[in-house]
Amino acid sequence: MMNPEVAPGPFTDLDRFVFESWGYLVIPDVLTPAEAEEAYEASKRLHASRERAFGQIGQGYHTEPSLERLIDHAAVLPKVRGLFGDRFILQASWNTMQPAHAGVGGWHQDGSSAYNFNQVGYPVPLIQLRASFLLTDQLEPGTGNMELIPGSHRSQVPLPADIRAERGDTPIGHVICAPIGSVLLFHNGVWHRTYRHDGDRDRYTAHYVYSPPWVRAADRFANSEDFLERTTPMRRALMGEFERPDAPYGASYQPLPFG
Ligand SMILES: O=C(O)CCC(=O)C(=O)O
Repeated sequence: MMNPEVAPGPFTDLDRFVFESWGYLVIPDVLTPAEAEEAYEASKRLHASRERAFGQIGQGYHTEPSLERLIDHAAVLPKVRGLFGDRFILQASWNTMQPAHAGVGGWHQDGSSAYNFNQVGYPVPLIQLRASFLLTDQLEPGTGNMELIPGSHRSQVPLPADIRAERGDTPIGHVICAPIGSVLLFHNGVWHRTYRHDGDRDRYTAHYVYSPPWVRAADRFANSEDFLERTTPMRRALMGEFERPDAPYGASYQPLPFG
Protein backbone atom coordinates (compact mmCIF):
# COMPACT_ATOMS: atom_id res chain seq x y z
CA MET A 1 0.00 0.00 0.00
CA MET A 2 1.15 3.55 -0.59
CA ASN A 3 2.47 5.58 2.33
CA PRO A 4 1.33 9.14 3.15
CA GLU A 5 4.98 10.14 2.92
CA VAL A 6 6.09 13.76 3.34
CA ALA A 7 9.45 15.52 3.56
CA PRO A 8 11.01 16.38 6.95
CA GLY A 9 10.67 19.99 8.15
CA PRO A 10 8.15 22.63 7.10
CA PHE A 11 4.47 21.73 7.20
CA THR A 12 3.23 22.33 3.68
CA ASP A 13 -0.33 22.72 2.42
CA LEU A 14 -0.02 19.27 0.87
CA ASP A 15 1.14 17.82 4.23
CA ARG A 16 -1.99 19.31 5.80
CA PHE A 17 -4.22 17.83 3.13
CA VAL A 18 -2.64 14.39 3.51
CA PHE A 19 -2.93 14.56 7.32
CA GLU A 20 -6.53 15.72 7.20
CA SER A 21 -7.41 12.95 4.74
CA TRP A 22 -5.67 9.96 6.31
CA GLY A 23 -5.02 11.14 9.86
CA TYR A 24 -1.29 10.47 9.67
CA LEU A 25 1.98 11.17 7.91
CA VAL A 26 5.18 9.20 7.46
CA ILE A 27 8.40 11.24 7.50
CA PRO A 28 11.43 9.29 6.27
CA ASP A 29 15.08 10.00 7.10
CA VAL A 30 14.45 11.86 10.34
CA LEU A 31 17.24 10.00 12.13
CA THR A 32 20.33 8.50 10.55
CA PRO A 33 20.66 4.76 11.19
CA ALA A 34 23.47 5.57 13.67
CA GLU A 35 21.26 8.03 15.59
CA ALA A 36 18.40 5.53 15.64
CA GLU A 37 20.75 2.80 16.83
CA GLU A 38 21.94 5.07 19.68
CA ALA A 39 18.31 5.64 20.69
CA TYR A 40 17.69 1.86 20.40
CA GLU A 41 20.52 1.17 22.87
CA ALA A 42 19.12 3.86 25.18
CA SER A 43 15.70 2.20 24.97
CA LYS A 44 17.23 -1.14 25.91
CA ARG A 45 18.72 0.44 29.03
CA LEU A 46 15.34 1.94 29.96
CA HIS A 47 13.60 -1.43 29.79
CA ALA A 48 16.49 -3.48 31.22
CA SER A 49 15.09 -3.83 34.73
CA ARG A 50 11.64 -5.12 33.79
CA GLU A 51 10.38 -8.39 32.39
CA ARG A 52 10.85 -8.95 28.65
CA ALA A 53 7.26 -8.34 27.64
CA PHE A 54 5.44 -5.66 25.70
CA GLY A 55 5.54 -2.44 27.72
CA GLN A 56 5.93 1.31 27.66
CA ILE A 57 8.16 3.49 29.84
CA GLY A 58 7.80 7.24 30.22
CA GLN A 59 10.32 10.04 30.85
CA GLY A 60 13.25 8.39 29.07
CA TYR A 61 14.43 11.92 28.27
CA HIS A 62 15.54 12.36 31.88
CA THR A 63 18.36 9.85 31.66
CA GLU A 64 19.03 9.36 27.95
CA PRO A 65 20.32 12.32 25.87
CA SER A 66 19.57 10.52 22.60
CA LEU A 67 15.90 10.35 23.65
CA GLU A 68 15.86 13.92 25.01
CA ARG A 69 16.98 15.21 21.59
CA LEU A 70 13.87 13.80 19.97
CA ILE A 71 11.54 16.05 22.02
CA ASP A 72 11.99 18.97 19.61
CA HIS A 73 13.44 17.39 16.49
CA ALA A 74 13.67 19.90 13.63
CA ALA A 75 12.20 17.43 11.14
CA VAL A 76 9.06 16.92 13.23
CA LEU A 77 8.37 20.03 15.35
CA PRO A 78 7.31 22.21 12.37
CA LYS A 79 4.59 19.66 11.59
CA VAL A 80 3.34 19.79 15.18
CA ARG A 81 3.41 23.59 15.04
CA GLY A 82 1.55 23.53 11.73
CA LEU A 83 -1.25 21.54 13.34
CA PHE A 84 -1.42 23.08 16.83
CA GLY A 85 -0.10 26.59 16.27
CA ASP A 86 2.51 28.23 18.53
CA ARG A 87 1.29 26.85 21.86
CA PHE A 88 1.57 23.18 22.73
CA ILE A 89 3.32 20.87 25.18
CA LEU A 90 4.92 17.44 25.29
CA GLN A 91 2.03 15.63 26.98
CA ALA A 92 3.95 12.36 27.28
CA SER A 93 6.85 10.38 25.97
CA TRP A 94 6.44 6.61 25.88
CA ASN A 95 9.20 4.26 24.93
CA THR A 96 7.66 1.02 23.73
CA MET A 97 9.24 -2.40 23.67
CA GLN A 98 7.74 -5.20 21.59
CA PRO A 99 9.59 -8.45 22.13
CA ALA A 100 10.78 -10.54 19.21
CA HIS A 101 8.15 -12.99 17.95
CA ALA A 102 5.22 -11.12 19.51
CA GLY A 103 1.72 -11.06 18.08
CA VAL A 104 -0.55 -8.15 17.28
CA GLY A 105 -1.73 -5.69 19.93
CA GLY A 106 -5.29 -4.53 20.53
CA TRP A 107 -7.03 -2.04 18.26
CA HIS A 108 -7.66 1.35 19.88
CA GLN A 109 -7.86 5.08 19.47
CA ASP A 110 -5.69 7.13 21.80
CA GLY A 111 -7.72 8.88 24.46
CA SER A 112 -8.79 8.76 28.05
CA SER A 113 -10.98 6.57 30.21
CA ALA A 114 -12.36 9.78 31.72
CA TYR A 115 -14.65 11.74 29.38
CA ASN A 116 -13.03 10.25 26.30
CA PHE A 117 -12.21 12.48 23.35
CA ASN A 118 -15.06 11.06 21.27
CA GLN A 119 -17.49 12.46 23.87
CA VAL A 120 -16.11 15.92 23.27
CA GLY A 121 -17.40 16.15 19.73
CA TYR A 122 -17.45 14.78 16.23
CA PRO A 123 -15.10 14.42 14.44
CA VAL A 124 -12.91 13.39 17.36
CA PRO A 125 -10.79 16.47 18.08
CA LEU A 126 -7.04 16.47 17.73
CA ILE A 127 -5.82 16.45 21.34
CA GLN A 128 -2.87 14.07 21.26
CA LEU A 129 -0.60 14.19 18.23
CA ARG A 130 1.85 11.32 18.37
CA ALA A 131 5.27 11.26 16.72
CA SER A 132 6.61 7.70 16.70
CA PHE A 133 10.31 7.34 15.96
CA LEU A 134 11.01 3.93 14.44
CA LEU A 135 14.23 2.63 15.95
CA THR A 136 14.31 -0.53 13.82
CA ASP A 137 13.86 -1.26 10.14
CA GLN A 138 10.20 -2.07 9.46
CA LEU A 139 10.43 -2.58 5.72
CA GLU A 140 7.86 -5.31 5.44
CA PRO A 141 4.80 -6.47 7.39
CA GLY A 142 5.67 -8.60 10.42
CA THR A 143 8.58 -6.48 11.63
CA GLY A 144 6.83 -4.90 14.64
CA ASN A 145 5.14 -2.27 12.49
CA MET A 146 2.27 -0.04 13.46
CA GLU A 147 -1.00 -0.74 11.68
CA LEU A 148 -3.42 2.15 11.16
CA ILE A 149 -6.81 2.51 9.53
CA PRO A 150 -6.57 5.50 7.19
CA GLY A 151 -9.27 8.12 7.69
CA SER A 152 -10.76 6.30 10.69
CA HIS A 153 -10.43 9.43 12.86
CA ARG A 154 -13.48 10.63 10.91
CA SER A 155 -15.56 7.47 11.30
CA GLN A 156 -18.88 8.07 13.06
CA VAL A 157 -18.92 4.46 14.26
CA PRO A 158 -16.32 2.57 16.28
CA LEU A 159 -14.41 -0.40 14.99
CA PRO A 160 -16.80 -3.32 15.62
CA ALA A 161 -16.49 -4.86 19.07
CA ASP A 162 -16.00 -8.39 17.73
CA ILE A 163 -13.01 -7.33 15.60
CA ARG A 164 -11.55 -5.59 18.64
CA ALA A 165 -12.21 -8.55 20.94
CA GLU A 166 -10.55 -11.08 18.63
CA ARG A 167 -7.81 -8.67 17.44
CA GLY A 168 -9.07 -9.37 13.95
CA ASP A 169 -8.07 -7.92 10.61
CA THR A 170 -9.95 -5.39 8.52
CA PRO A 171 -9.77 -4.94 4.73
CA ILE A 172 -8.49 -1.38 5.19
CA GLY A 173 -5.71 -1.86 7.75
CA HIS A 174 -2.50 -0.20 6.62
CA VAL A 175 0.65 -1.82 7.97
CA ILE A 176 3.24 0.96 7.97
CA CYS A 177 6.41 -0.15 6.24
CA ALA A 178 9.28 2.28 6.63
CA PRO A 179 13.01 2.21 7.26
CA ILE A 180 14.78 2.79 10.57
CA GLY A 181 14.84 6.48 11.51
CA SER A 182 11.42 7.26 9.99
CA VAL A 183 8.71 9.00 12.00
CA LEU A 184 5.00 8.22 11.96
CA LEU A 185 2.92 11.24 13.03
CA PHE A 186 -0.71 10.49 13.83
CA HIS A 187 -4.01 11.87 15.15
CA ASN A 188 -5.36 10.35 18.40
CA GLY A 189 -8.60 9.45 16.62
CA VAL A 190 -7.04 7.06 14.11
CA TRP A 191 -7.75 3.43 15.00
CA HIS A 192 -4.43 1.62 15.32
CA ARG A 193 -2.62 -1.33 16.80
CA THR A 194 0.81 -2.85 17.14
CA TYR A 195 1.34 -5.27 14.27
CA ARG A 196 3.02 -8.67 14.73
CA HIS A 197 6.75 -9.03 15.03
CA ASP A 198 8.21 -12.18 13.48
CA GLY A 199 11.84 -11.06 13.79
CA ASP A 200 14.50 -12.14 16.30
CA ARG A 201 15.40 -8.74 17.71
CA ASP A 202 13.16 -6.88 20.19
CA ARG A 203 11.57 -3.78 18.69
CA TYR A 204 11.70 -0.38 20.40
CA THR A 205 9.80 2.70 19.28
CA ALA A 206 10.13 6.15 20.86
CA HIS A 207 6.76 7.93 21.00
CA TYR A 208 6.38 11.67 21.70
CA VAL A 209 2.84 12.92 22.26
CA TYR A 210 2.04 16.64 21.81
CA SER A 211 -1.09 18.39 23.08
CA PRO A 212 -2.52 21.84 23.60
CA PRO A 213 -1.05 23.37 26.78
CA TRP A 214 -4.23 22.91 28.81
CA VAL A 215 -3.98 19.11 28.64
CA ARG A 216 -2.48 17.44 31.70
CA ALA A 217 0.81 15.58 31.18
CA ALA A 218 0.52 11.79 31.28
CA ASP A 219 4.05 10.49 31.84
CA ARG A 220 4.66 12.70 34.91
CA PHE A 221 2.72 14.30 37.75
CA ALA A 222 5.29 17.08 38.02
CA ASN A 223 8.36 18.09 36.09
CA SER A 224 11.79 17.23 37.41
CA GLU A 225 13.53 20.40 38.64
CA ASP A 226 16.91 18.97 37.63
CA PHE A 227 15.73 18.34 34.10
CA LEU A 228 14.20 21.79 33.77
CA GLU A 229 17.41 23.34 35.00
CA ARG A 230 19.70 21.65 32.55
CA THR A 231 17.59 21.31 29.40
CA THR A 232 17.12 23.87 26.62
CA PRO A 233 14.59 26.76 26.75
CA MET A 234 12.46 25.08 24.07
CA ARG A 235 12.34 21.73 25.87
CA ARG A 236 11.63 23.47 29.19
CA ALA A 237 8.72 25.24 27.54
CA LEU A 238 7.51 21.99 26.00
CA MET A 239 7.37 20.46 29.46
CA GLY A 240 4.67 23.03 30.14
CA GLU A 241 7.00 25.34 32.02
CA PHE A 242 6.52 28.43 29.93
CA GLU A 243 5.14 31.70 31.26
CA ARG A 244 1.45 31.56 31.97
CA PRO A 245 0.36 34.81 33.54
CA ASP A 246 -2.99 34.53 35.28
CA ALA A 247 -5.50 35.80 32.78
CA PRO A 248 -9.01 34.76 31.96
CA TYR A 249 -10.50 33.85 28.58
CA GLY A 250 -7.73 31.43 27.61
CA ALA A 251 -5.47 34.25 26.53
CA SER A 252 -2.72 33.49 28.99
CA TYR A 253 -0.41 30.98 27.32
CA GLN A 254 2.80 32.39 25.89
CA PRO A 255 3.94 31.05 22.50
CA LEU A 256 6.83 28.58 22.53
CA PRO A 257 10.28 30.16 21.99
CA PHE A 258 10.61 29.35 18.28
CA GLY A 259 13.16 32.15 17.78
O1 LIG B 1 3.40 -0.58 19.49
C1 LIG B 1 3.65 0.56 19.83
O2 LIG B 1 4.80 0.97 19.92
C2 LIG B 1 2.58 1.57 20.13
C3 LIG B 1 1.45 1.11 20.91
C4 LIG B 1 0.27 2.01 20.78
O3 LIG B 1 -0.50 1.85 19.89
C5 LIG B 1 0.01 3.10 21.72
O4 LIG B 1 0.82 3.33 22.62
O5 LIG B 1 -1.03 3.80 21.57
